[in-house]
Amino acid sequence: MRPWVVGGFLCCMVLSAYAGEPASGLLDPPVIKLSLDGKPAYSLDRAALAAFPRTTVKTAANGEPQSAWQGVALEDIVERVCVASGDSLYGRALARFVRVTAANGAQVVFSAAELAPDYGKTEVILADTKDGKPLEQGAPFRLVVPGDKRTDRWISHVTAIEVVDASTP
Ligand SMILES: Nc1nc2c(c(=O)[nH]1)N[C@H]1C(S)=C(S)[C@@H](COP(=O)(O)O)O[C@H]1N2
Ligand SMILES: [Mo]
Repeated sequence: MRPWVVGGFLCCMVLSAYAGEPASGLLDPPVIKLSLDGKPAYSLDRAALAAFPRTTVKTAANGEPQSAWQGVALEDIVERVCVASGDSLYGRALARFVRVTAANGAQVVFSAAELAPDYGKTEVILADTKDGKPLEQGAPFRLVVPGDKRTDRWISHVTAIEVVDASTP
């Protein structure tokens, strides 16, 4: 085989290894994939999230004392792909839901209207700090849902946020 063929082949192998899903670990770049109706919209890393307004909520996780969780309102992130700024949800968009996925495959959903300020206005924070300290390196983003009576939707190590149209023809 000619050397450039071998070189090209090795290059392809390396590139495809990088294109694959990263295994969870300390070296993962903390990135959340944001998509609308199956189409990737944004990759949110810490820098991209820093451009959103920050919000703090004091609430207690399972059996723990109160903590100050800080991060970005899920609604602010969703709004960026769902509606023009300042516009309200209406029509078919009322059949949308937001699915949040964690690295271990855990998934939770909120309806778009459950989050929207003109409807349910449910507070859901994509938290990245707790009591002023970053969340663990391997799991830097966690949902905090202070209004839920259980903490089951507080999923850790969030990796994807998808806005999905659940309407039928
Ligand atoms: N990624 C992920 N997050 C998760 C879960 C899970 O299985 N995977 N379990 C949830 C459940 S059922 C509960 S009760 C809380 C527990 O949070 P804690 O470990 O801070 O008490 O985490 C939630 N977050
Ligand atoms: Mo739980």
